[in-house]
Amino acid sequence: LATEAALRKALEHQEFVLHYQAQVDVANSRITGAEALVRWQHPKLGLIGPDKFIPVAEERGLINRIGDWVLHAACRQAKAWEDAGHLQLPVAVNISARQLREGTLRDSVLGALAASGLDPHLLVLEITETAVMEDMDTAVAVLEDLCKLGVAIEIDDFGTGYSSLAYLKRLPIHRLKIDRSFVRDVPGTSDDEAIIRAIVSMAHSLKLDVIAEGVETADQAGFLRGLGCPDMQGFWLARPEPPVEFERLLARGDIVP
Ligand code: G
Ligand code: G
Ligand code: MN
Ligand code: NA
Repeated sequence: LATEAALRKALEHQEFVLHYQAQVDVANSRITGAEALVRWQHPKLGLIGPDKFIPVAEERGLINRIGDWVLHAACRQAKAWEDAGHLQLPVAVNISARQLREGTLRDSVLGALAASGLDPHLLVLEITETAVMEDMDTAVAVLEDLCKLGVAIEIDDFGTGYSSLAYLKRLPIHRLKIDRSFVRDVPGTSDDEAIIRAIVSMAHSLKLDVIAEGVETADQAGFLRGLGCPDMQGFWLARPEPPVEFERLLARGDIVP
């Protein structure tokens, strides 16, 4: 299925598409951002999720090209929404460890910003702790560079990587995204509650933004909001949607579950 040859062909034939999941401030129900999530629109097999092909792309060295396409497409989309008169909406893009490590990220981001004309402040790069730790010196150099341009950096799946917290001091990070594994069983699981409380408190002290992912119930949302984490993302609010459906949410402006 997702062989190297098939993925090369998919790139050539422009078979990748982006879906967008809303990020919401539940204190006022406003949409505050969108995460771009890649899918493969296969001519015969239909829509294929990223977990079926991103690992292969990473292994076979194609993730830089796919990631470059994703950055261009996401920036183009965010600019189009802005031009269409929607609220200026930051778009978050997932970055693979390999894009960071192999030094292609900087040029990809610069290229995507230049080609789209998007304000760099409207681009968020989602990077995992593990990717950062693989090569801290490269990560610091590349991310500082991009940060100076105004691009925002977010740590995705926060709390699940092999990492020390020291990187929080060295890197220009704007936001932590609490991994969904911590969100799943709250309220009611005291260890997970304590971990989330600690992450939110640390984010506040370090003056970082914080967002929770994987929010599926009103109880989870209430728990997070009570801790001072009103920014969230998850099926309770909105699923990842194709651009046309996402635009319907944007036109309305708010999401009330
Ligand atoms: O959308 P979904 O929940 O199926 O995504 C599954 C995984 O694929 C998530 O870990 C997500 O971060 C990853 N993913 C989605 N889109 C991209 C992308 O554009 N680039 C990379 N590197 N990973 C992505
Ligand atoms: O690894 P990352 O955090 O980028 O994962 C994003 C993926 O999480 C997307 O593919 C999306 O489909 C999925 N996702 C988004 N919201 C929820 C949710 O509420 N519950 C679960 N289980 N998955 C979600
Ligand atoms: Mn993500
Ligand atoms: Na991710």
